[in-house]
Parts: sequence; structure tokens; C-alpha cells
Amino acid sequence: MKTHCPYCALQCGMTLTPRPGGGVLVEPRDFPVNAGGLCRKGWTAAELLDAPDRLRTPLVRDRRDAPLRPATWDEALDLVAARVRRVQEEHGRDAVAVFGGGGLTNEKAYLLGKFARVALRTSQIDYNGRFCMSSAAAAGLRAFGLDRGLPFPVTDLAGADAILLAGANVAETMPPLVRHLRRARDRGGLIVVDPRRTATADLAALHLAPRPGTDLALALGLLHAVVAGGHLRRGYVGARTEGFAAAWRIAARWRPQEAERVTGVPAADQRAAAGLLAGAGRAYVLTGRGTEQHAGGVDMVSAWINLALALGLPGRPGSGYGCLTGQGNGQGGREHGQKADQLPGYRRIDDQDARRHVAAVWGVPAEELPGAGRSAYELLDALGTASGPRALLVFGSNPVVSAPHAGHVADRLDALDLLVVCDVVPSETALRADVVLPVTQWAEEDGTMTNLEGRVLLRRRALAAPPGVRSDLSVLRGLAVRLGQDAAAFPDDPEEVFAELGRASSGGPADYAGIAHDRLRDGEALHWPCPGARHPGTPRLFLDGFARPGGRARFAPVDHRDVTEPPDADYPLYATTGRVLAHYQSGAQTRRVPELVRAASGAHVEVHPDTARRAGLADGDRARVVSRRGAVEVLVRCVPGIRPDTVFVPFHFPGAERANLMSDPALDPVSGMPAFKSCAVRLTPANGEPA
Ligand SMILES: Nc1nc2c(c(=O)[nH]1)N[C@H]1C(S)=C(S)[C@@H](COP(=O)(O)OP(=O)(O)OC[C@H]3O[C@@H](n4cnc5c(=O)[nH]c(N)nc54)[C@H](O)[C@@H]3O)O[C@H]1N2
Ligand SMILES: Nc1nc2c(c(=O)[nH]1)N[C@H]1C(S)=C(S)[C@@H](COP(=O)(O)OP(=O)(O)OC[C@H]3O[C@@H](n4cnc5c(=O)[nH]c(N)nc54)[C@H](O)[C@@H]3O)O[C@H]1N2
Ligand code: SF4
Ligand SMILES: [Mo]
Repeated sequence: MKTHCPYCALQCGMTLTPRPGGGVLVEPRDFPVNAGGLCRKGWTAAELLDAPDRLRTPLVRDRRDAPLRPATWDEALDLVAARVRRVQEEHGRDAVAVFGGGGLTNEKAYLLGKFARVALRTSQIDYNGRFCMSSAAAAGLRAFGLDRGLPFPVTDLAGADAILLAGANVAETMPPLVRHLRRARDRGGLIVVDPRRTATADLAALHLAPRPGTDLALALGLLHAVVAGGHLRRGYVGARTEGFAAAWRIAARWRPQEAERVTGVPAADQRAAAGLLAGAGRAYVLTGRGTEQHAGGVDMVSAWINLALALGLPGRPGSGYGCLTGQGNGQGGREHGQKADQLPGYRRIDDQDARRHVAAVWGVPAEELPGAGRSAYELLDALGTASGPRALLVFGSNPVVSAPHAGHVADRLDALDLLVVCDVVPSETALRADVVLPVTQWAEEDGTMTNLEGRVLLRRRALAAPPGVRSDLSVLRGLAVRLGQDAAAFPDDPEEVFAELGRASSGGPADYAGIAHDRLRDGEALHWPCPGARHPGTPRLFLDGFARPGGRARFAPVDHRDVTEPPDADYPLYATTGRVLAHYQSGAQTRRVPELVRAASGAHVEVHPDTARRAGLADGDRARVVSRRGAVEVLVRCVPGIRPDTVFVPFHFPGAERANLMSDPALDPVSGMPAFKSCAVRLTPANGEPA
């Protein structure tokens, strides 16, 4: 069976073949994104299907302090419905909240949003994509009027002479994508912006290593260098953009020497980077989480977009700006209504026309649709408080490990009257739940995913699910019916749900109306928008104009601000967090694959040897990384390629190794993105300080 990987946004093509003696063989196939390649996580993905502790029956807890025990589906769903009703009767509709995930298929994300607004009638729904894509999405909307991570096929990158990667470590996070960077790399045009010398930076002709959280100043320095070097594309800026003068008034003050003072990146390197981009026939500026996951992340992305606009890249064939979406359905997951302020088709929930359209598809009065709710961290932070939700339903996320200030988030979850978690494995969040519902996963069900280039793909059911598990769609249907909804309004057939999604998205910015499972089964490559059954889809956006008034892109007048938590005498180092090749996200899935555990069995802190020595630490020691919120205990890994003022901890591990015990929940005011990529810490030997 031809299908796609369960993990990241590349959605690499693979084939699954059941083995005669049991188990499944995974092989890469020729799909443009991965062209026959897979990363280690993809190769071993089938092991997840029969993980020894795979959830196979619903579990319930009779009291908060009682252990989870097996239950029938009817018992578990009846219990959830009864307690949801009671909470809503006592505390109002918004006392029940929903938390979704960017790994859910489009069908699930759509039905989850509908379930929240129609069956629960709560405004309190958001999802983990808030922690992932939201800053780039907001900046993209502001600049181009539309947010599609890559507004061009990934394979277009292969034609570029120069590419700047800001805060993306694709050699570890999207290995098969590296092949599309080859030409730029061979021509000496690959530029990587990262405080660490990553495996990706090793491929680059130029590695710029800014202090964490100073990308905006760096992008201003580069913009200054482009203009001062006479490389501003005046014709393009005049014809296709607006707002340059206001943006330049700020950038004019940021000569590269000034940007060097703030970022630590030598002015000569800034000029070299500007020269490489300006001198390339075809060039791209791409951003990843390193530049986006800051309390000022939206403005940081805007600054990189400004640079791309000054160079005339967006909307030009063979060039552009793009954000590298992360989760398997990180793109589709942010289009169809599991976001607090959104309705399907990438519509705004406060837009009256959008409400009327979607309410008509749903067969409910538009006035009954709730308004916008809290963003992800604000929602988690409010759980169990006097004004916050008292019940939470989680689908496809493991916030006990992945949310910022995770110790506090775990306390908030424990303060709930009811926590329900739908998952395939007993994640750290599921283990805290009152009710755990076991669901089918990727290879056991059909469903569509929208990959990082806006291409909608069909993941096919390749094998039977273990007895006792149900699909997320069936769970939503079961709950909706128990809450008084008509079963027909909550289909559990993915194809039927997708057809409804098409109608709900019709006419919206992310229009899927013309996409259908059978077109995808036939192998058509369909990028949204695709408004009609005979429409060929839109692989490249913006070639004729941007999705803003007059077709013009907009420069944002953004200026550098310091990080929310600069280092000081007590916490003298920057800590940043991110990923390693072998593990995926909270690790709930990959920590159950033996080969991946052998590759990386626990967390570590990457630190410069001089910094380690000053802290009395050597390679292989146990260290504590302590912030104002908490401490992480990890192994020391000395690497000369990281800035001496910065340490790095991967966030895939649970318990005392949780990077998010220390991370800063300061939020971007526009996107609600937490500052995962920068907080102030000190480093001590593990036994040097009481816990
Ligand atoms: N192996 C693996 N692959 C994955 C995932 C995974 O968990 N594991 N997750 C998927 C998902 S959901 C996502 S979102 C993507 C994320 O993919 P990436 O964005 O590539 O991943 P990160 O490791 O979070 O961050 C990238 C880099 O940002 C750097 N960085 C830290 N602070 C700063 C800063 O202030 N400025 C700049 N310029 N860089 C900084 C870090 O050192 C890190 O190397 O990966 C996807 N692919
Ligand atoms: N410190 C720090 N924290 C971070 C980040 C960082 O860079 N640094 N990155 C952030 C980013 S970019 C992201 S995307 C988040 C991700 O963090 P999480 O939201 O925790 O992501 P996952 O670990 O993918 O969680 C998915 C859960 O859903 C389950 N699951 C998988 N498929 C299905 C399904 O079809 N249905 C259901 N019901 N469950 C399913 C999995 O088993 C797993 O338990 O973490 C964020 N947290
Ligand atoms: S790069 Fe992403 S989609 Fe491809 S095999 Fe690895 S995890 Fe799967
Ligand atoms: Mo992500």
C-alpha cells in the first residue's frame, strides 16, 4: 500500500507491505518531496503500530486518586458525556475545552472544530500548532494576505543558487529535504542562521550564529547591507509592495556594525550574506522554529520577509519566502477550525460572512456559533481556575512534555474536574487523565494530510486496527450523539467528512472544495486552493499578485526588542531548545521505537567546552540547567560549535529531563507563541544544588 510517513510535514512517500510472519515492511517510494529517501524515524515507523504498550481498550479512573482501569467503550463514552454535561450545567458552555494537534488528519481537525462549536458550543478550543506555526502564519498573513507555509513546491528549491535558512536545522528535522538544497550548496550559496553549528550549518558556505532571540536585528543588518550595497529591487518594490519607506526608516539605523553589536554576527558576514542572496539568479529565504518561537516571533519573521521583499523574491518563479511547517498536518491543521479564532477554510471566526457560510453547512444558526477562545498556553494556564475551563478533551498532543512551563501545566491539568485524552499510546498526558480513549493510527485508517507545500495527500489504510480501538472520528461521533446531536452531522467515514470539509472551506482562503478522496487516490498532485472538481490546484501562489488589496505585499515596520528574559548575574546563560534526529516532538511515539531509543536514550545539554569548564562540568557529567521556573537534569555534551553564552536542550524527553520545566511561557502578543527558543539559565553540576 502506498502511503505517507506518520511524522513530519514532509510527509515522505512510503510503501507498507505486511510481512508474512507479522509486522510491516516500510520502504521509501518515489514521491517528489523525498525522492526515494526517508529519515531514520520513517524507516522505523511501523514499529509504532504494535508498540508493547499500545492502548487497546478505554481506561477510566473511578476517583482522582484511583488507578486507571479498563472499561468498555459504552461505559467510557457515557461517562465522558455525563460529566461534560454536568460541568456545562454547573459552569457554562466554556467550562469544557478542547485541545487538538497538527498531526491529526484534515478530517479529524475539521470534525474536532465542529464538535467543539456545535456539540459542546464552547469557544475554548485551540491546538499545539499554536506552539509551532503561529508566528510565521501571522507574519505571512500580514505580508501576503495568505498563509501557506511554502507557497511553492519543495522541489523548486532544487533550482536555487542561494538559500538562507533562518533557525531551521533541516539536516536533523527534515533530512530528505536536504537533497533539494544541493545546487545552492554546491554554488556556495547556502546560508544558515543558528546559534549552534548544527549538522545543517556544517553544509553551509556561511554560518551566522546570532545570540538567541536577536534574529530581528540580524535581518535588519542584512536589509541595511542589501540597500547600502545597491541591491534593492526598486522596480519590484515599487510595483508589487507597499510600506517600504516605513520599514526602511527603521533599517536605516541598523548598519551591520550596529547589528553586530546586538547579535554578535560579524558585519563582514552580514554583508557577505546580503551579497550572496542579491547576486543569485534564484534565491529563497526560509524560516524555521529557531527564529519563530520567541515572544517577538511574529516581528522576527516579518523582518526576514522584509529582507526577501527587498530582494524581490516572493511571488517570482524560482525564488521566494517560505516557512518550513513542522508537523505532519501542520498546514492543514491550521486551516480547518481547531484554532481558537478560526473556522474551516482558513476563515476568521469573527467574520460575519464566514460565520453565516459555515453555520449553513453545519445546519445551525450563525448566532449560536461561539466566538474566539483562548490561545493554547492561555487555555492551559486557565484550566481549573475560577474563570477557566474545568474539563479538557485532548486529541493528538502531549502537553505535559511539550507545553512551556510544563511543571505548571501539569498542575493545571491536575486541577481539572475532568481530563480526557485520546491517544494511541499512554503518553505522559494520558497517564494523568480520568478517561483514556484508544484510537487508530496512520496506517490503520484513511485520511488526508496537507504537507508543508500545501499539497493535499491521502494516507491510506494499509492494515487492520487492533481490536478494541476506534478512530478519532468515531469517538467524536459517539460523544456528539450522547450530547444530543444527530449522528448524521458527525460522520465517521473520512471520505464523507472530507466532502463536508470541502463545502465548509468553499470560498475561503484555503479552499478545498474541488479536492476529493478519489482524485487523490488517482494520484493527482493537488495544492490548495482548489475551488472546483476540474481545477488543477495551485502549486505556486502569488505569481500574479499577493492576496492583499491591490495585489501588493506589505513590508512591516518592525524593530528589534530584547528577549523577555535576558541573562543576568543569577542566570547568566541563554538556553534554547529544539530537536534531534532520532526523536519526534514529545517523544510519545519515538521513545517507543527501540532503534530510536538506542540512538538517543535521554536528554542532554549541548554546551561550549569553556562554559562547561567554568561550571565545573566535563563531557558526560550530569548537569542541572536551572531557570526561574524549574530545573532540568541532563547529560553534558561539550561541543565547540555552540556560542559560549548559549546552551541547547532537546525537548523530547519526560520527567526530570523535560526541557519545558525551564522554558519561558512569555507569549508573542499577536500569535500567542511561547518563547521556547530563549530563556535565562544557570548551569551547575547535578549534585551541586538541591532539587
Ligand atoms: N527529528 C525531528 N524532526 C522533526 C520534529 C521532531 O520533533 N524531530 N518535529 C517536526 C516539527 S513539529 C517541527 S516544528 C520542525 C522544526 O524544525 P526546526 O525548526 O528545524 O527545529 P528546531 O530544532 O526546533 O529549531 C531549529 C534550530 O533553531 C535554532 N535556534 C535556537 N534559537 C534560535 C534563534 O534565536 N535564532 C535562530 N536563527 N535559530 C535559533 C536551534 O539551535 C535549532 O538548531 O521539525 C519537524 N521535524
Ligand atoms: N521546549 C520546546 N517545546 C516545544 C517545542 C520546542 O521547540 N521546544 N516545539 C513545539 C512544537 S513546534 C510542537 S509542534 C509541539 C508538539 O508537541 P506535542 O503536541 O506534544 O506533539 P506530539 O508529541 O506529536 O504529540 C502527539 C500525541 O498525539 C498522539 N497521536 C498521534 N497520532 C494521533 C492521532 O491520530 N489521534 C490521536 N488522538 N492522537 C494521536 C501521539 O501518540 C502523541 O501522544 O511541541 C512544542 N514544544
Ligand atoms: S523526514 Fe519526516 S516525513 Fe520524512 S521520513 Fe523523516 S519523519 Fe517521516
Ligand atoms: Mo512543530
